[in-house]
Amino acid sequence: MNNRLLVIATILIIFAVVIVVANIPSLSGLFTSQPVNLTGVEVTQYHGQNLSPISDLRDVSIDGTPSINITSYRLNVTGLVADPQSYTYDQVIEGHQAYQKVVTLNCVEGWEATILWQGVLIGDLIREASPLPNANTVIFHCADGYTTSLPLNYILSNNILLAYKADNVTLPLDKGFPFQVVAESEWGYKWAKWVTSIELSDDPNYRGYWESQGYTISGDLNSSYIGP
Ligand SMILES: Nc1nc2c(c(=O)[nH]1)N[C@H]1C(S)=C(S)[C@@H](COP(=O)(O)O)O[C@H]1N2
Ligand SMILES: [Mo]
Repeated sequence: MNNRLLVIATILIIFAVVIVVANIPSLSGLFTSQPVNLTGVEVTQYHGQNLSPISDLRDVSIDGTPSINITSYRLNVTGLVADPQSYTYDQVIEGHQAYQKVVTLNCVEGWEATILWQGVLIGDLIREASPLPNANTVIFHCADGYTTSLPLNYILSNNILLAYKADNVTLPLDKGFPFQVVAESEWGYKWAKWVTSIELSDDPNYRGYWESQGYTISGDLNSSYIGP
C-alpha cells in the first residue's frame, strides 16, 4: 500500500515538473534542439551603444494605424521589373538573409529614436524582380495610402533595410508592422511604414504624401526638409 502511494506520488511530481519546465521557454530550450524564441525581449544596448526604447517611436501617421491581415498580406515588387514578385510575410523573412543595424530616426517634429533594426535588404528583393535598366526610383506604397520614394542607387549602395524588428521585438502594428523602411540619413517621412508594395519607376521627381505638401524629394537629414 505504501509502495503504491509512493509510485503515484512520484508520477504526479514528475508530471508537475514536466509541465512547469515545458512552460518556461528558457528551460524548455535546454531539452529540445529548437532555438529559444526571445522575440518579446526588448534590448536596451547593442555592442555597448545605448538604444532608445521602441516607445520613443511616436507613431506618426497621416490616418491612424491601418489594420493588417497577415494571412492575406503580400509584399509586391512591381513597376519597371522584368519579373514582378509577391511575397508572403514569411517568405520575406525566411527567404532572405537577415541584417541588423543601429540607425536613428529623426522626425521633422523634433524628436528622434536610436533603434536596433533587423530586416532584409530592400536591394535583395528588388534584384529578385530584375529591375529594368531605366528604373532609377523606388516608390513605397503603404496600407494607409501613404507613399514616398527613394533613389534606387541610394537603396542599393547603402544596403537599406526593410525592417521587421525594432530592438529585437517584432514591429508593433502602430510602428509599421509588418515592414518599415530604415531610410538612414533621411528624415522620418522617408521611413515608409506598413509597406505593401515596392514600385520601380523612372521618375526621380515623383512626389509622395509629404513631398506633395512641400517637403523635399531628397529628404536629406542634413538639409532643411522644406524645399524642392
Ligand atoms: N505608411 C506611413 N508611413 C509613415 C508615415 C505615415 O503616416 N504613413 N509617417 C512617417 C513619418 S512622418 C515618420 S516620422 C515615421 C514615424 O515612424 P514611427 O511611427 O515608427 O515613429 O513614419 C513615417 N512613415
Ligand atoms: Mo515625421
